[in-house]
Amino acid sequence: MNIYANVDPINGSDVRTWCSGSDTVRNRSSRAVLVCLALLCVLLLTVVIVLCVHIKTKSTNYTEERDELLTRNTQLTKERDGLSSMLKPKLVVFTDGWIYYKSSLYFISSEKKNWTESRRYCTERGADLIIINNREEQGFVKKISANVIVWTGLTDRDVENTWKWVDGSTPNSGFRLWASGEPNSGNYGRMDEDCAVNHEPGLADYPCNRVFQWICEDAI
Ligand SMILES: *[C@@H]1O[C@H](CO)[C@@H](O)[C@H](O)[C@H]1NC(C)=O
Ligand SMILES: [Ca+2]
Repeated sequence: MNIYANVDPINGSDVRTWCSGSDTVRNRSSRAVLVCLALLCVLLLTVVIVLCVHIKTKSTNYTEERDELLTRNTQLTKERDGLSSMLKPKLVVFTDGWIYYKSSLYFISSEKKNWTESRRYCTERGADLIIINNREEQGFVKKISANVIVWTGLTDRDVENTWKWVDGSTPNSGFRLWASGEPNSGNYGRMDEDCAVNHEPGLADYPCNRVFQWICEDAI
């Protein structure tokens, strides 16, 4: 009886040992999982923090860079405005006879040629006969031509009485371009007058084969 009684508890304790052993294994593996999860959390948190710091630094850099560029831009704008206000009202006369004024280069000839040849002189130099766009330019022409008669880029050679500048545009009606009584081509039995000169009172049409000085303009 005692033997059996002893055996049973032993068997029972064996079973218990086996069971508790299994518990220990299960506890250990779930602890490992917990530790792993905790480590993962820490790792993720670290990654998030590192990224946050990185992005913050980057955006701070960009903000600084942008502010620097804006400051530089303001400086350059000021410099440019200063320079252009220094240059704008000025007239620059180059040694080859070309004159810079208000975004155009002008050349007044000393030779005299007919309209076609005058125009050819200009186009061969990347310019064309002058186009008088406004009153101010008209005043400038008056000054540089000293009221001598000069060919301009205005003609009605294509369609009689349809006056066009050499760039195909029609004259600006906002100021008085022609001298009084002009253009008068064909009046009083005169010969055809298809090309316009500028002289003291304003523009006048003349026969294109007449020879005059001329003004080239290169709008730059
Ligand atoms: C202009 O002058 C050139 C050279 O003298 C001449 O060959 C040409 O026929 C003239 N053109 C006109 C329209 O008079
Ligand atoms: Ca012009």
